[in-house]
Amino acid sequence: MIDVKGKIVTVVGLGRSGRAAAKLVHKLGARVKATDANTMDSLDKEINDLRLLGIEIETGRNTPQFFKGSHLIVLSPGIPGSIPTLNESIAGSIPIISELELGWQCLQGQKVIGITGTNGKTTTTTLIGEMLNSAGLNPFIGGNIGIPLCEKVLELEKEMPVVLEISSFQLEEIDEFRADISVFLNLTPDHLDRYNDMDEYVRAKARIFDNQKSTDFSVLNADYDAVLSLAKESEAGQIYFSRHKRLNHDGVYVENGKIIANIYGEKMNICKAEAVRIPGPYNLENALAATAVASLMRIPPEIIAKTLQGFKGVEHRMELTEVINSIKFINDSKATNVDSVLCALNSFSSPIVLIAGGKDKGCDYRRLIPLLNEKVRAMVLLGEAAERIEKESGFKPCYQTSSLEEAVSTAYKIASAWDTVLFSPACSSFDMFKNFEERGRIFKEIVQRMKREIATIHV
Ligand code: UMA
Repeated sequence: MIDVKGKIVTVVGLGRSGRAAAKLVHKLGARVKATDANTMDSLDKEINDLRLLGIEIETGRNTPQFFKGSHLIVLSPGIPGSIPTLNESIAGSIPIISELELGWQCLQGQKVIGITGTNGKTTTTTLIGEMLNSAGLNPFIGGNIGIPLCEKVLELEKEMPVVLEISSFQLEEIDEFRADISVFLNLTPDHLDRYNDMDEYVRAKARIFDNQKSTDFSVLNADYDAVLSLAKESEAGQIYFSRHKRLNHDGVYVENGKIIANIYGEKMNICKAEAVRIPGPYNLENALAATAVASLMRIPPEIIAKTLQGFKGVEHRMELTEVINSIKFINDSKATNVDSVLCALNSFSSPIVLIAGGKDKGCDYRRLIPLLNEKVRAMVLLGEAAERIEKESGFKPCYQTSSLEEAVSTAYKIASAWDTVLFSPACSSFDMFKNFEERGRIFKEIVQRMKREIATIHV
């Protein structure tokens, strides 16, 4: 357990991670300070709890002076360690750790499963959690998925497995963090608004392997050369999964339409690949990764199969919202990069009306062109990135709109019966919404309202 008793710990960022980290170090006896660049009014009311605990709070800016005298800085994931304030104030003299590192240092020997990759993290994390739950292991499921480890770490019992979705942001400032089982799903360009180039992003992600020992495992997607070459740095035992090839060593793969897990030298037939309930080829990869982890944890194959067959997927990820006059409306607000959108486009066979756009993360929208041409009837755009998406994709017909409401009604007008209206933005949400969850919820509300209005007109 980290020893911060009597030390001055400064937490940067008072979002969900920062608030949890501040409360945790306070409980551990530190003198806590916290700073957030946002004004008091725009921050969560929970800040008042921190004040009541006697935590000194700076809002509206992060000033270099505020860090003076600190023994430790805990950084929220949304804040890069390179922000000028940190450089100016500490010039490398005060240790900086991420909220993930702080949480990990408070664990008491619990087994950690850390899931990273560009896409599919949330689905895989949830699926692994469900498998462990069905086996009665009562896991904690958190991290980038929404519940910071710091929020719950002191409540976890020793035998509870800890299943964490881990972002590159959280990995940037780790020190001793170690996953007993790391999962690396895939690797494609993302977050190029935060990183100078792809290499910097890849280096942050690869830190999931840091500190892993030979008794640990890395579960790796054998269909991505980039993932395999990164894993060369890992000392852990490597377990592969693949939806394209039969593996000759320990791993999980599809053979004659069946999911086979060959782990600890024992070959197990899990279930038919087509019995996996979540749709699309990329979800099959998530299912294979989860099967590998559950098999490593010695979960019986029948529990793994039952979970794969029953799991409906996660909110905001290819989520069927409504069917209106035979047109399916799909909420894929979690698709904040181009690869996520490619996964979604690949998962539907009917003609698609795609609603996309939001805050530009510097992705290359030209990569959408082949699937737009193959599957998309029309594209409806909104947000800061709308112009760039239209220009780079060169796709027609393309409709520019100024609100999500307008985008949904435009898409409905264009779509024909049996089409799919897919809201899969390829961008983050912060230009118009608080986060992708709020964006997804509002999309669903708009669609449901439209359904009611249409029903009233037809009465
Ligand atoms: N801030 C400063 N100074 C700065 C910049 C920001 O003080 O220079 C402040 C902001 O004003 C804000 C706070 O920092 O109040 C925000 O901190 P944060 O962005 O870390 O937000 P949290 O609420 O702590 O949420 C974070 C993750 N957010 C990000 O990584 C951006 C959440 O992932 C995660 O669920 C949560 O911790 C719990 O672990 C979201 C996300 O978008 C879902 N993640 C990215 C993704 O999935 O692509 C990585």
